[in-house]
Amino acid sequence: MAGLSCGIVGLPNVGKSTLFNALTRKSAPAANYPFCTIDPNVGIVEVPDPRLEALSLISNSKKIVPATVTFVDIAGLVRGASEGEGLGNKFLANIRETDAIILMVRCFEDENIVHVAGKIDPIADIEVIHLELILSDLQMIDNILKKVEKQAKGKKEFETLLGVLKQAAAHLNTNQPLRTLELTPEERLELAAYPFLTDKKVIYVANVSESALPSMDNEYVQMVRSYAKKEGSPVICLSAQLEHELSTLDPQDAKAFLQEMGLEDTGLNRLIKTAFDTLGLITYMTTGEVETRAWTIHKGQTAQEAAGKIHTDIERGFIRAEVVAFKDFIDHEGRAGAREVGKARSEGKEYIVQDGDVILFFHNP
Ligand SMILES: Nc1nc2c(ncn2[C@@H]2O[C@H](COP(=O)(O)OP(=O)(O)OP(=O)(O)O)[C@@H](O)[C@H]2O)c(=O)[nH]1
Ligand SMILES: [Mg+2]
Repeated sequence: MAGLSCGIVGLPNVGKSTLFNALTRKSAPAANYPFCTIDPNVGIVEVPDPRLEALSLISNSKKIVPATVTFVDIAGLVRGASEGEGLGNKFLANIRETDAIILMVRCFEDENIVHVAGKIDPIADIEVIHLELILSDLQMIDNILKKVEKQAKGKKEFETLLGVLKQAAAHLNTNQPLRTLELTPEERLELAAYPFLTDKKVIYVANVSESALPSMDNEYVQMVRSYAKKEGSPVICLSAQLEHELSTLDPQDAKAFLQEMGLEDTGLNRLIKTAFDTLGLITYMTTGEVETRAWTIHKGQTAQEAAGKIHTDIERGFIRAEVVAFKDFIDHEGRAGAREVGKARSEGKEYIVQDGDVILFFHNP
């Protein structure tokens, strides 16, 4: 998956597909019955970034290529899914390769919309989902352990991996997610080679009713907030219903509608921003006549690694990067102007790329 990707999980009928449709402007089936979604829905959303427009005007770019976020909407999970309850848990395979988990919780009251457990209880709902994710990882780690134990017989180089996997299995067996397992950096790296669900960051989305806007702070939301705070996870409050309505309007009308509701930004934009922050992602840009383009990298990545996002050839043949900060690029009306006033820096491969850097790479063919 190119760019950032998020899998949406939650109980059935909490509004996952409604949100997915609003985010991706698609029309996956979303209806008032549990297990409405069976096959996974995959949608790609462009990350809104006004800087791209500004750069493209200066460069006379033929097109703008924004960063993207891929959302994967899957079937609802129920208690016992790992034992085959509901639709089972096989469909979790569809979100194993994503970067983050969006755990959607119902925080709206509506007696017409069926709640699978009979009543709204956000914490109980969250715990059902966490448990099912843990159980799914346990099933996976048992298989991995069997294989690695076979491979490792008499071979020293598998020692660390085997140790890590055993620790991980023990941790999961005490009902704890892998992201809370304490490991050395090397051990973390070994574990990261496997797509464990509970090793991913979680973003809670509290689905509130429109009447709870704009404060978005009903008693259910407060419960979710204090739960998430304990584990250091972010919470986004939105109304999937409202997001859906917004997605049918043109941008100007949507903006006016938001203001009328007393909201500053759409849930979609807040969700994307939170996902970037949570995962420590930043954006650098390239710009020219052909295109102005956003590239998503991890905070702390070097110029050479960043070049690899564009093409492995540029990473391999890296000579230097000419970097202009976004503001300087705008203030001096382009790269040439920035050069004249000494605002175009020549950086080597170890340079740590900053959010908003406008970069031109020089490389050997
Ligand atoms: N009142 C209200 N209803 C909502 C909201 N979001 C979703 N719904 C309704 O809840 C029902 C279920 O929504 P879906 O988006 O299909 O739920 P889901 O989580 O994808 O469900 P499964 O695919 O069955 O797991 C639909 O009838 C939606 O219209 C909301 O914010 N407020
Ligand atoms: Mg659905």
